[in-house]
Amino acid sequence: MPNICAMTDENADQRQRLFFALWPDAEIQGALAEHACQALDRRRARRLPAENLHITLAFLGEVDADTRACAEATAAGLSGEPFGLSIDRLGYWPQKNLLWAGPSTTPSALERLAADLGEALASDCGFEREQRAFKAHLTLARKVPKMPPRIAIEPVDWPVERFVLVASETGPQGATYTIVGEWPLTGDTASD
Ligand code: 2AM
Repeated sequence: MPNICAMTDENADQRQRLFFALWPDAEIQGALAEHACQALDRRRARRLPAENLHITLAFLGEVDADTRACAEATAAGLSGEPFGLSIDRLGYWPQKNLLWAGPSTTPSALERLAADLGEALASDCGFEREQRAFKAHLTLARKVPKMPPRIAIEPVDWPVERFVLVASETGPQGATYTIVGEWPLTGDTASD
């Protein structure tokens, strides 16, 4: 008789919490973390470490190895264009007590990338379609009790030339993110 407990553990080991994201370099992350620091001043809040700052394109949740392989094949089949992002504003979502940074204008190449990725993940791999409109943002801090008064920022320019797949592990110190795949945005299709 198969050992069901062992099988379950083995399968559980292969499951990962994954999401697709845009990942800025350390300099951009540092500049944005500094903006968060200044905006929050000494207010109580849970600021994210600079190295965790990113824009989520598509959240996959806990997936097994086959589903991850499908998501990776889907990513490889996309033909996204590179684009420039100007992160020029902070915002506050009172329902989530969340302080974020983002672009005032979302480039159409970014809208398209997020939409194409979501659509392909749904049709090829069976993921649910995201019902909410895509809102490009980097979460800077959580548990922010109210809108900080100083949210004007010096724009941070970010040339985006790739998107990544990230594994998230939650420990006592918060989330640890590891980039486990990356795809260039070159404007070429897989068959070019
Ligand atoms: P947030 O920063 O707006 O909370 C890793 O957790 C990333 O995935 C974060 O950027 C987070 O967005 C996003 N995320 C977490 N849970 C999610 C969910 N259920 N649906 C969509 N995005 C989610």
